[in-house]
Amino acid sequence: MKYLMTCALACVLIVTPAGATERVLDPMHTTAPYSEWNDVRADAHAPIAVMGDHNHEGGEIMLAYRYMFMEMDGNRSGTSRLSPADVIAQGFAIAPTRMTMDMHMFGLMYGVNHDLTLMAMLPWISLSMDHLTGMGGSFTTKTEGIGDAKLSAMYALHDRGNRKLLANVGVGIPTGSIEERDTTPAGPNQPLPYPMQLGSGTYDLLPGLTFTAQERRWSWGAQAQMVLRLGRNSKGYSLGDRGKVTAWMAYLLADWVSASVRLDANKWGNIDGVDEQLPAMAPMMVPTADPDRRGGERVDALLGVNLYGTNSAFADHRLALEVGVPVYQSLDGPQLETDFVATLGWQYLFR
Ligand SMILES: [Cu+2]
Repeated sequence: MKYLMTCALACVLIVTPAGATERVLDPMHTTAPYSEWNDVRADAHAPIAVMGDHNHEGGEIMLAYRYMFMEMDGNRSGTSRLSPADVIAQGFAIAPTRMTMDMHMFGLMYGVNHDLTLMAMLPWISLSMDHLTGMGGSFTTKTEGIGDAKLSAMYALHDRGNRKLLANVGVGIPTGSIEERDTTPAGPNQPLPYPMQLGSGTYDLLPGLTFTAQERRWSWGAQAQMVLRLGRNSKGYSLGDRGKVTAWMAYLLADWVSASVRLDANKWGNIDGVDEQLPAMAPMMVPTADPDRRGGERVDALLGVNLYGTNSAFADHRLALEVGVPVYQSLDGPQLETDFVATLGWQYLFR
């Protein structure tokens, strides 16, 4: 008995210090579950193209600037690619061949209190579309100006430990023009079709839900959002509603840098009504003027890098880049397909 007790005591003495030593040698407590939320690490914000992913503490103000680029090259119908000749062969006089969008998005966030954050965003958009005609000619149309403003609120439904669930409620305000014109083969100052307009012309409801979680070296999150058009605009139509689901994971390489992967699934409807500015023949001339050739769905795969200023010179500055390509795309075509998307952003927090 005495021998057994001595042995047990010896075992305890051997095992316990071993465990204790391990803890002392492991100041990060990597064996303990991670249960905090840390705002001052690179991946505390989602990949930069995701909006409304985070909230702020009361009194905090954040300024944001994003440059967003999108390139669309070539047409598709369903999941099949179409050459310009294929589009012309369907009876159209004109085939769009390439479109680029450059967007400068300015954002302001304000933390009302621990549970409620408000956000305002205003984009400046520049669009360019190249076309080929059935007669063998080519032309380009361009528009630029401010797009639709967004006002939204993030309310924390759950914000404890290393998990957050935010309700997003927003309104899209029709500050963008829907009367853009440019020179086409029909003459100067012609009304441009739907994808070359800068705004929706409608007030839009923007409901959403965002979940984010942090682990010691990893973080991840998911967001579902909708754009619901409220009524028709002054030109007699409304753009299709949109639905979006995205999910991401980020790895914290160091407190100041994280790398992310993200999938972004989008579905958008066709246009209701007809733009009264366009000639009645327009949908037969060019597919971009047909309200029933605007819908589609697309899944993008994106890679991102977030940088966070940890030294005094760059404290509270964030710089981030995300680039992506579609991995699935089905369009009510002929419609220009998306080939590349990129977002470069800067954020600064006033505490
Ligand atoms: Cu913010």
